[in-house]
Parts: sequence; C-alpha cells; structure tokens
Amino acid sequence: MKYIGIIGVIGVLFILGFVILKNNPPADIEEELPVAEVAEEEGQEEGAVLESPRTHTVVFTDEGYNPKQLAITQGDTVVFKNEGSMPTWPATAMHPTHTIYPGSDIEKCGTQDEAGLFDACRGIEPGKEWSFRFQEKGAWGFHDHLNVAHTGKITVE
Ligand SMILES: [Cu+2]
Repeated sequence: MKYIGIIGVIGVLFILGFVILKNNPPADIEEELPVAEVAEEEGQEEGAVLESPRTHTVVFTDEGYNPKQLAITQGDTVVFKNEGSMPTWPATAMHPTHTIYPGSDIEKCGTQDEAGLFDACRGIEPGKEWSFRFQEKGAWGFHDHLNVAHTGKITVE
C-alpha cells in the first residue's frame, strides 16, 4: 500500500508536470518565438547596417565611366569622381531630358528638388566629385550630359 501511494503521488506529479508544461511552457521556450522573430528583424537591420548603405565609386576619366555597370543595394550612394581632364555631368537617361530615374527631370535642376535628381545638374570639374543616393530600385542608365558617348548603368536591388 505504501508503494502504491508513492507511485500514485509520483504519477500525479508527472501528470501535473505535463499539464503545467503544456499550459505554461518554460519561459525560455515561450520567448523563443518572439526572440527568433526579433533576431530575424534585427538581423536584417544589422545586415542593412553592415552591408548598406554603402558607398560605391564610379571613376570618370577621358575614356568614360569605370565601372560602366554597377550593382548596388537600395539606399547605397554612388560617388562619381572625376579623374579626367574634362568636366563630366552624370545624369539619368534619357538625354536630354533626364527623366528615366523616378522624379528626375533636367528642368528640376536649380530647384529645391535638385537633391533628389539622378542628375548632377552641372559639369563636375576634374578633381571634383558628385554623389547620389539611390532610393529607387531598377536599372538606371546614365550618361555624361556633356559627352553622350560616355554611358553607364546603375542597377539598384
Ligand atoms: Cu543628357
């Protein structure tokens, strides 16, 4: 009888334990899901912080832009650096209106919208640079407004 009583108590404790565990999982298990979700979001944000925004450089020489094709991430900045002997005016396609990149338009040069244009809006002198932050995804052809033979493409993913 004594053993049966002990076994009974152990059995009850077991069942209670299961019920309690089932209804109230240990805190670490309960928090696992939210933590995992947060970690994933943070991972993306941290990844974004680590990998982007990044700054890329396109060098302009008398031969044109280098690289001519550049793949970047949304939010990245591209610096157009003039190492040539002539001014260069990088601007989104198409010449001469520069309206392919969303919101861009050569007619907005000189207005308060100028900062949002994929358009230098002026010749960048040798030794100088001009940078633009790409917020719009897509493949954006550009050219030198002062010499349309010089072209390139920025692909924003
Ligand atoms: Cu042009």
